[in-house]
Amino acid sequence: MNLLTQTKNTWCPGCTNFGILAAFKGAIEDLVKNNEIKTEEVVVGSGIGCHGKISDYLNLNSFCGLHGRIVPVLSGAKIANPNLKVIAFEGDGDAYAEGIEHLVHAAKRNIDLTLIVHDNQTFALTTGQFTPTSPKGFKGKSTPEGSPEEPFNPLFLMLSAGATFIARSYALEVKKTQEIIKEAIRHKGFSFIEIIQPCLSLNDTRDHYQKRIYWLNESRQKDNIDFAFEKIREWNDKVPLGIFYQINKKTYGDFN
Ligand SMILES: Cc1ncc(C[n+]2csc(CCOP(=O)(O)OP(=O)(O)O)c2C)c(N)n1
Ligand code: SF4
Repeated sequence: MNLLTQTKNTWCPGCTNFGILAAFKGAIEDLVKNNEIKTEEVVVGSGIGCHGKISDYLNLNSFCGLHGRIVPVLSGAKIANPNLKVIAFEGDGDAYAEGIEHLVHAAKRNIDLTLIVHDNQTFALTTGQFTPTSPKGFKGKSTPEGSPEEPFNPLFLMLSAGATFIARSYALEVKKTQEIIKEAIRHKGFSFIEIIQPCLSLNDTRDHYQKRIYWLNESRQKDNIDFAFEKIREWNDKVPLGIFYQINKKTYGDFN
């Protein structure tokens, strides 16, 4: 099984998207080896941006959609053929600016779809404008004097909207990211993974996060919504990673 295509990779040397690609490839290999999924039933799709090139690099059924619109496209694929495992990749601009409304409805209806967001806190492909998760004061092409806006917390929004699986990882923690992706794909319902993905060329946040990240205890019960809200709100001095919340609930189309 070779999950990588021959397509020339045009990410910058050392781009942390390579970590996400390796983690995802490892997750699919493990699940296939374990007979949990079949490669022919996997459909991946991505939006527009540096992250979006991942569809070109994966030797799986794939589709590159319009900016911010991959969630409704893959929702359609899932509704048409419920046997598919549908996995969407988006950037933070893609997911939280252009496509934010689609995330809210996908979470609300608990469609059986996995969404992986490469959050580098900037529109990277278009060379560094601010996005909804850029910190206040972020200096970029569209905010040379610093963004006056407070960032918003996507995990908080997803929990409020009804997502049944919510996790955060860090692109340079490849093995842990691989395990979280496996759990998200196994989960029946809408699974949301935010991956902190420092952009080495335009927004190198590695120092900031490496000092702050820590992992939640994975062996605890994950259905406590109060605990999830409390941990999701922790962000400035310490940045928790791992699975914050997971519950079983009927999925969209699961009417029996
Ligand atoms: C509707 C629409 N608006 C704007 C663009 C221009 N555009 C292409 S890529 C991009 C930025 C992508 O940023 P993000 O989603 O954060 O992904 P990254 O490049 O950081 O991985 C933008 C604004 C577009 N292609 N379509
Ligand atoms: S601009 Fe940033 S996100 Fe895009 S390929 Fe280069 S390092 Fe990666």
